[in-house]
Amino acid sequence: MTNKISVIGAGMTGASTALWLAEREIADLVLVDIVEGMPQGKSLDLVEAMPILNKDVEVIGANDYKATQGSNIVIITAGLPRKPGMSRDDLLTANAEIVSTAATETLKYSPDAYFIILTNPLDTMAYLAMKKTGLPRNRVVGQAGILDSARMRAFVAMETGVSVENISCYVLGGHGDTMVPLTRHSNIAGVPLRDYVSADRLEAIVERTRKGGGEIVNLLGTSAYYAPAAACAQMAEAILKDKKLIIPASAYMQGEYGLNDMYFGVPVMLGAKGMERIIEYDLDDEEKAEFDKSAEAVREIHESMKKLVKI
Ligand code: TXD
Repeated sequence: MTNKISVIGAGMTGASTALWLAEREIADLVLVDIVEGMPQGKSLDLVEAMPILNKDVEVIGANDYKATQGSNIVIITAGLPRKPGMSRDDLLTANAEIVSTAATETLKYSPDAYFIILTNPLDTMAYLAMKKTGLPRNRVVGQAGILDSARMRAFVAMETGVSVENISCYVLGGHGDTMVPLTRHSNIAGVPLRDYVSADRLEAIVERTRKGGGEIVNLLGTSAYYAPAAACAQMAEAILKDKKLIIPASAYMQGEYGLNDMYFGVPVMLGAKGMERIIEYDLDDEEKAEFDKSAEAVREIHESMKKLVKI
């Protein structure tokens, strides 16, 4: 294939991302991890699944970055996941160095690549990757909003029995407890969600969405992987196919929503030039207040990161 995607970190999310991507048959794949044998083993396993799926996808596992040479897209999932009782922000110290190295090393081998960041704390890791690589903002985007919105869509589907295809939800803001599920903009086949679901049930859905990551961490003892990985695959496909897909994602703010010099979850358009545009919603006072609170929380983690890593 002519396209190449490298996934850094071949753990739960990395390997699942490779699996979803392989099924889409949109690029050859490279899995990189520091654990010897593991990315090679998972890659070989995937290669051996391809004849069953009738897909021609090359998958290579490696412990060094050379194998990533010439990638169109680099997806960074390397780093520690949460354990029960941990917040995403608790991962900052452990993951900042890992993401810095992964971003700068892969850029050396793929100077034209677009970067999708998954490692937590997400908004701050995306900010760090952009600052460390010195890339323009369109080339570094963080995955959070597709996942948070998909969780809300899944909960609405469970509540209403309507197909997920008909359910549109928009969860913006930082990828943490202050995320902002926008119920006013969400709808079921064009009918506002607020008209379809009672206020107390909607509030319960919003709460479950905000705590959706923690719900899985408590069940599994580690973070979710199928849904976050599916989100990464969708973003990579949107870029490779120049789809102009509008999805919520973490993007570098330059005045949009009154925010500057930070990564934050907003609706973006993904196409061949990566994060091509930020879409600005009209927010009412209550939504704006929630946005600002979330932005404050993200900014604090950005500041803590700057004390740890020189950018
Ligand atoms: O929506 C989102 N943004 C997220 C983020 C949803 C789910 C998980 N999210 C975060 O992704 C999670 O909090 C973690 O920070 C990352 C990776 O989670 P994952 O569940 O994949 O963790 P694993 O299974 O422990 O895999 C991480 C791998 C593991 O195999 C390590 O050996 C590897 O990362 N690792 C490295 N690979 C390459 N290079 C370096 N330096 C490195 N360090 C660790």
